[in-house]
Amino acid sequence: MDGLAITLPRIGWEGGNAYGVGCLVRWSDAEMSVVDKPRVKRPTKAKTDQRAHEMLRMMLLIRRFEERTYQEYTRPGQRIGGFCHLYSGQEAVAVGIAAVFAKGKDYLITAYRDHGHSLALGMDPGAAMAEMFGRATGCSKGKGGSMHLFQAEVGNLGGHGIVGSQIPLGAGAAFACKYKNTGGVCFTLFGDGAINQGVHNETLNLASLWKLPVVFIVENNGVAMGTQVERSSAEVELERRGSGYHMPYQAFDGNDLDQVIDVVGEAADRARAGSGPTYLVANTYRFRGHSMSDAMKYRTKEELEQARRRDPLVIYEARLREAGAIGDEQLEAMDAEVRKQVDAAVKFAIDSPHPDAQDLYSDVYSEKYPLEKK
Ligand SMILES: Cc1ncc(C[n+]2csc(CCOP(=O)(O)OP(=O)(O)O)c2C)c(N)n1
Repeated sequence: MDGLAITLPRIGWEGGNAYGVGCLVRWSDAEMSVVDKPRVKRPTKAKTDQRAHEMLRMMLLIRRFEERTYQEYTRPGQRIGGFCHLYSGQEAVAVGIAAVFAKGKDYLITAYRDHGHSLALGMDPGAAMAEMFGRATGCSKGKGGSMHLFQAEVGNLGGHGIVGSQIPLGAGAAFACKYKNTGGVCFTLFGDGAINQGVHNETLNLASLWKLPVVFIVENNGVAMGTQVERSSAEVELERRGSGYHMPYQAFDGNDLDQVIDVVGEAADRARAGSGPTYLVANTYRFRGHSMSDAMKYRTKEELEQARRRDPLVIYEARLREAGAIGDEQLEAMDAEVRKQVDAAVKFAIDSPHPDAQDLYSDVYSEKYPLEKK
């Protein structure tokens, strides 16, 4: 057994009842078909090994953060309330976008499955966990919860609960970038379930007509709640939606970090150059249910097992190993460090105060209208 087979379960393993509590699924090289094996033997898009490690580490942080969120949500005396949607399996999309994101200039906006994007853009895991625990130290002062992680100062326009609602908001942010000539781009993300909303049509049309600096990214994890794409969209090659609006379009492997960096980076360059929007479809998979109460009866064991062989962390780890850029020791140290960071985030959340009752009505409405004169 080579090092790859030894470390895959450690990195790819998910505790919790989606796969049976505590079950450790083991893969071996033999179980990976030729198709499943990472075929491209080339250095990663990261300029240095250190950068590659940082990106793998971030994907791992998101994975461990989500595992812990699951545990905290489901444990007796549940400390996380409200809706909660986990991002496990889709990590390469958020981390790849973050790799081409210009902080302080660009914007990112997404739906309620927002933990991964926020961490990838640099949110302190403590502030993210505290938000889910409803604590005053949370990134939205404990009043938003899991679906509303938000960090305006880095351009993270947060998570939105109404399916499709963030699409026009993203175009609005892109409009502001163009109007103010900032050179910024808005990465506007949504699920395959959002593309049949009317607002998707209106936004794509205006964004293309006005050549807005926006990169539309469908995170196609194959299902909207329990409804598969082929049961909700007449055209299953979702990227073709872009063609109706006269913009370049492309589907790509959203589980391959290097591909995300390549494809999204190119679209961002195009937007920055004033050439307008691009419509991208990141094909990916979510390992967990839609939200915490989903028994995933719409999936077979075989489908899940196949998907786990395309785990973005496993793919990237294997690529780094093949390039000789990482080894067992470094991986073990990385995992231990990440686990500690997640433990500290939970401790921070537990030790933090709840918001004051007198803050109940603050931050509900804008205190000052943006165009108001002094
Ligand atoms: C306008 C609206 N309709 C329905 C819902 C209920 N709802 C919440 S999530 C969801 C599925 C969306 O799936 P998708 O866009 O594919 O995102 P994913 O959950 O897969 O990330 C639905 C129908 C909602 N929140 N808003």
